[in-house]
Amino acid sequence: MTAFPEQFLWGAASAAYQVEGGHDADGKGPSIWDLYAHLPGTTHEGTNGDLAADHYHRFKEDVALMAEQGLTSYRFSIAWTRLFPAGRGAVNPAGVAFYHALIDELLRHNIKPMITLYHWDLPQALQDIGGWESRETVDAFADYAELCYREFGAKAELWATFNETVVFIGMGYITGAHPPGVRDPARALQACHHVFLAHARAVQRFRELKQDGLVRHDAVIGFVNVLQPHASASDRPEDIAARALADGCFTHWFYDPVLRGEYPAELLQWAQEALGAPLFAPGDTELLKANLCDFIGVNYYKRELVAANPDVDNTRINTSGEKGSGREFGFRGLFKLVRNPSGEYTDWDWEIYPRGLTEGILQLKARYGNVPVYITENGLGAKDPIIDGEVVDDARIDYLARHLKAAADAIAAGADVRGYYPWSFTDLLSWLNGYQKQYGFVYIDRDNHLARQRKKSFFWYQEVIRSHGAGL
Ligand code: BGP
Repeated sequence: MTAFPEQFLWGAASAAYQVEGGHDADGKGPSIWDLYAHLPGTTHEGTNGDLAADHYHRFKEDVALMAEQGLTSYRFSIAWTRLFPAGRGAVNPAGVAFYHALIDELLRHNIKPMITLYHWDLPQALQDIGGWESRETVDAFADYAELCYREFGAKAELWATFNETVVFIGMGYITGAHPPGVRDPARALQACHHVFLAHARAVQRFRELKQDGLVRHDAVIGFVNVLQPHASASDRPEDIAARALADGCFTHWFYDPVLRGEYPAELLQWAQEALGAPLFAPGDTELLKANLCDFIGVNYYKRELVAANPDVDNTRINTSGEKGSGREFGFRGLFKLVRNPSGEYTDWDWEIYPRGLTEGILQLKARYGNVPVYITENGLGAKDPIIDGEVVDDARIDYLARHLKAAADAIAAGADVRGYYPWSFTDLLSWLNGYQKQYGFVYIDRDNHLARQRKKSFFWYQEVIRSHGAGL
C-alpha cells in the first residue's frame, strides 16, 4: 500500500550557485555571491562556489545518475547572471543554451524540471544600483522571468519565483551574514516588499504568456518558503505570546502576501509605526492581490521552540558542525529560539522533528485552505562516514524515511501534497558551511577530480521511488 497519490513526484533539489561552478564561464556575469564569498571571513574557511560540483560542465553525468535513481522531477535554479550578465539589457546566448541543454537532457529521461527563478544569486550589477531596495530590480526581475518563460515555458510545467525570502532577506539585511551584509530591519522590510512585488509581477507575466500560448497550458507557478513550525517553550503566557510573534514574523509575513495577497494586518501596522517600513506605492496593494500562487513550495528542515526574550541578542548560527557550539538565537525584547532539552539534534544544532512536517503543512492548510504543496527541500546536513570506500549515510536514510512518513501523514489528513524534493541530489556548497556539510545522495570526491559516487541513500531512495513509497 502506498500513501502517495499516483501523480506524486519523486524529486531532488539543488540551486545554481551551490552546484554549477563555472562562475565566469561562457559570458556569465558576477552575482552578489560570487563576490561576497571571496571577502575574508564571510564563509566557512573561505569556501565559495567558483567550482562547486562543476555541474555546469558535468550536468549530463548528473542527469544520468538522476535517471538511474528513478527521479521523476528535479528542482534547480537558473543563474540570472548566465542569462543577463548585468542583470538586464544584453542577453547571453550561451547561458540560455546551457539551460536548454539541461532541460532537454532531463526531458529525455522523463524527469520534469521544477525551475526556481531566484535562489539568492542576484546580479552584482543590480546590487550596485540598490539591489532589492530598488524598484528597478523589480522591473529587471520581471524581464528576466519573461525571458525564462519565453525560452523554457514550452518545456517546463513547474515554476517557482523565489526561494526562502525569509532567509535571503533576513540574513542579507537583518543579521548581515549573507550579502549585501546589511543590519537594518527597516531596509529589510522594504527590500522584502520589493521581492513580493517582483514575485507578483513575474506571476502576472507568466499568466499573460500562458494566455498567449508561450507557456504550457498545464504550467503552474508558486513561491518557495521555509516551513518552520514553532512551539512555545512552556505554557507561560509570555512564551505563548513569543511563539505567536515568531509565527507572525517568520511565517505569516512570508506566506500571506503570496497566498492571500496581503500582509498580516496587525504586524504590518506595527512595522510601519515602529520602523516606517514597508512603504507602499500606488498599485502595490492591487498587484499583490491579483497574483496569488498556484502552489506553495515548502522547505522543511526543523522546528523551533520559542520563548520570551528579555536578554538574548544574538543572530549567529552554528556553522562549524560541532554539536552544541551554537548559541541561543534571539532578538532582544521580541523572542528567542531555545533548545529543546529532550530534542534530537543534528551536528549543526537543528532539531530533528519529523512530526513538524505534518504539523506545519496542516497549519498552512488551516490558514490558507487546501493549496497544492510541494515539499521543495528536506534533508540532513552531516559529515558522512566513509567506511571501506563506501559512503554509509544511514543517518540520512533514517531522517528522510521519517520525514516521508510525516508527509504521508499530512496527505492522509487531507493535505494536497504533490511532490517531495530532498535537498540535495549531489553534495554541494552550503552557503556558510562550505563543503563539509553534506546533503546529497551522490558524494562528490573533492580530492579526486570531483568524481561522483553513489551513497547508500542513493540506493535507498531508488527503492522508495520504485515502490512509490510503499516500503516505507
Ligand atoms: C535552504 C536553502 C538551500 C540549502 C539548505 C541547507 O535554506 O534553500 O539553498 O542551503 O537550506 O542549508 P545549509 O546549507 O545552511 O545547511
